[in-house]
Amino acid sequence: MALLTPEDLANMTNALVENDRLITELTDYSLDGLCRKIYGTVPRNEKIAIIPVTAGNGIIGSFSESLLFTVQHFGMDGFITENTDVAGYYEAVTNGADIILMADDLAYIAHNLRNGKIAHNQICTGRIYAEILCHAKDYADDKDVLVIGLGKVGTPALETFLNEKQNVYVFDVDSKRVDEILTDYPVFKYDPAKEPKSFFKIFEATPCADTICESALKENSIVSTPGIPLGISDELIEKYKVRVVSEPLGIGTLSMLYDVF
Ligand code: NAD
Ligand code: 2YJ
Ligand code: MG
Repeated sequence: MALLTPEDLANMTNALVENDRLITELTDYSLDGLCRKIYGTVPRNEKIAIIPVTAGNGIIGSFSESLLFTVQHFGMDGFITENTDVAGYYEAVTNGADIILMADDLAYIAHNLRNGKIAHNQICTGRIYAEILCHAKDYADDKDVLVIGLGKVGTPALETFLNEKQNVYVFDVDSKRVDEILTDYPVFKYDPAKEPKSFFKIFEATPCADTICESALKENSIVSTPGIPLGISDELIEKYKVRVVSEPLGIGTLSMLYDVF
């Protein structure tokens, strides 16, 4: 699994604000408004504790700070524990935390200590980036969506698209993974070499650059992508006036919080 780096998070605060503005323009819902709609939950003054975790590759510079920014930007009450790991967990609970946010190298979770709900970043990230495309008002009548990257983020995104009655076309460099997905879900194979097709709505979740080829794009396509690095070149964004929803941590974090409220 790709780990976030401090460089990925360097511009995170601006990216979150800018993406919230773009999501509102595309869907008529602010990011928290969209979360409210899809999860049917609302915050109730929960106190959110962020616990830095040293296990594995250790603390990622500005990871905890980026979570705190997200929590506070959306009007919620949060704090970063002074202690890390188990001592941080004890500190969080004894200081009245209602929800815990913490991540090691394998998983980033939100756990609501009051109602027992737990959320996983990969699932909630796939879901929210997919819902943004499903709610794109310009393309409400166009049900075709391309999903590139069928891993731990792309698969829950694909499930979200199917729940929202979209026609899902799938692509992954791993042809075995594509075959598994075609067996398990009612989706279509996207094969740009044999059968090129262009899309207004593209979801991408891979750890690679330049995964979105020119023939997949239309003028004014929307690309909703948690993938790091960005899967579309600046040149193609400009040429096709593509609107790109992409941010390294906050959008997925808000989705996790609404999942556990
Ligand atoms: P994963 O390894 O489970 O899945 C990635 C998939 O992409 C794999 O199936 C792989 O075969 C496929 N792939 C790799 N290169 C490809 C290419 N060139 N073309 C098509 N498919 C390709 O990873 P994941 O956990 O699903 O994460 C995907 C990406 O999303 C990573 O970059 C991760 O860092 C990022 N991520 C971002 C956020 C966020 O908030 N922005 C949250 C979680 C994950
Ligand atoms: O507390 C810290 O600073 C670190 N232990 C955070 C680790 C963050 N983990 C990751 O980036 C992993 N890829 C899992 C979470 C997926 C979020 N995209
Ligand atoms: Mg995100």
